[in-house]
Amino acid sequence: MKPEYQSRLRRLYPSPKTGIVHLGLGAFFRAHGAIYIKEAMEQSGGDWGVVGVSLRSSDIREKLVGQDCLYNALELSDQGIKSQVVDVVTSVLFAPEYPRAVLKVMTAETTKIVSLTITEKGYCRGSRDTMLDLEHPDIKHDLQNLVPKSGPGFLVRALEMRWKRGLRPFTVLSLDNLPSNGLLTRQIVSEFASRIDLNFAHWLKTECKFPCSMVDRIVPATSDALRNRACEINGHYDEAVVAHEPFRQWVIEDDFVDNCRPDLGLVGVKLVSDVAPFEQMKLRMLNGAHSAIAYLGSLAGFETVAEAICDEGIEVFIEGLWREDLGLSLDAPPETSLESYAAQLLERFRNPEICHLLEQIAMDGSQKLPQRILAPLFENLSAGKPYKRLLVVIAAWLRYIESRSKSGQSELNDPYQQELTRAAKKASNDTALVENILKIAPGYGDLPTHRIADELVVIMFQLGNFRDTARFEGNLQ
Ligand code: CS2
Repeated sequence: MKPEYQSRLRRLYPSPKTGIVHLGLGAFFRAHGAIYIKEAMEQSGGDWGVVGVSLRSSDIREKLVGQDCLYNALELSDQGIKSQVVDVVTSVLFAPEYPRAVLKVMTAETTKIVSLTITEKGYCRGSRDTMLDLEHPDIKHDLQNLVPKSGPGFLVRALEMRWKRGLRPFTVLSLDNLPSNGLLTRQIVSEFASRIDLNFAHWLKTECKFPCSMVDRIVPATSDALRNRACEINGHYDEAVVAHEPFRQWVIEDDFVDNCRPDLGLVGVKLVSDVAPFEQMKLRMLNGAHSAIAYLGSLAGFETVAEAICDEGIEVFIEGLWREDLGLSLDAPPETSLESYAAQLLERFRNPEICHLLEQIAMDGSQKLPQRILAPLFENLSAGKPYKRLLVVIAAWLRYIESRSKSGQSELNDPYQQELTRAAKKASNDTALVENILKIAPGYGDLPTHRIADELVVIMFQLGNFRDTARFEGNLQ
């Protein structure tokens, strides 16, 4: 942004006082939560400015600080483009550089909420016995040091400081695509706290709140092409611009420390006592279908969701997933028809203005597939409900790993990258591939993966190299 334009804008949009610290200031939060918070403050005031913290890269700090933390959000659809300035971010900290500054703002009395979009892998979940991955290098570090590196480490150390100073805790609001995200965060934080001090762990248990939430809006990663397009529309260059679809949804369990929160109900956020049915529907129907499209679409040579869903074979397959394998694994939330939800998803996926790269969705498969695909698969298997298409998605993921493991291909983007590519390289046939990869079972807990191994091998054989997507449905009969 040009400096004169920027300072004129900040006069128009004076910085609000901070009430929220957000860990993981990526495009998703800037295009979703930040906009709801802005609207809530416009309607009913409150000191809900956001200090953004990035844990892994200094990129967004550089971009936002250079433009006074203001950025544009572009709504893209075939109805045209709408642009708005978002002004709720008050400053951005890069945690590895100034971890003490992050702790300072998290322990300020005025900070009432710490929200998180740190992605599935940011929670450092362990597999079987423990919720916390005690072997994770950042967790090992954070258990020994007062100045942390990981998301869970920052939460625990900041809460510990508040406890020692006799302050009230903040509400921990997870906004990641994980089942019962609040409960899971509570378990991870409690496990960590109990390794530090049992009195502190008890205080956390009784005083701190971890509401569950479901968040939804399709937000493609910002590319140079998008920045240039935004520049044509707004007449100035914005390094931190985000694009999003018109649709948005936010459902939150209304359980905040001392009931302190922005008035989100005024701007369309659903405040409920049980988020589970909303969250399960979204995680399976939207995110499950997304992962299916990402792997099948990549193997068939497509680059974006909109391109892949226009392929007849993929569309028919996804509609089958919604109608049977995923749809029948769910109880719809009150007053919701899964059929209309699926029809709306199809429209959203087809949005030609949103360039949502399959690559973006395909990353971190080991962290995403357990809740999106494996959980409904094993539930359906036990209940005698359809599950074959879910096996196809796992088979496509295995082929995707296999293709990424071959030299010359771009690397697999996954926290288990080394283990997965090693397993794929070692396999001399599909039986070995299935066995090697399912054995790694990162974060799959006690899922009986051996029960699906034989069927997976057959499906991998039947589906060949996945290019002929039109054959999927036929082969499933
Ligand atoms: C996507 C999600 O990247 C992914 O894994 O499935 O980011 C998805 O776009 C959002 O959850 C939509 O709300």
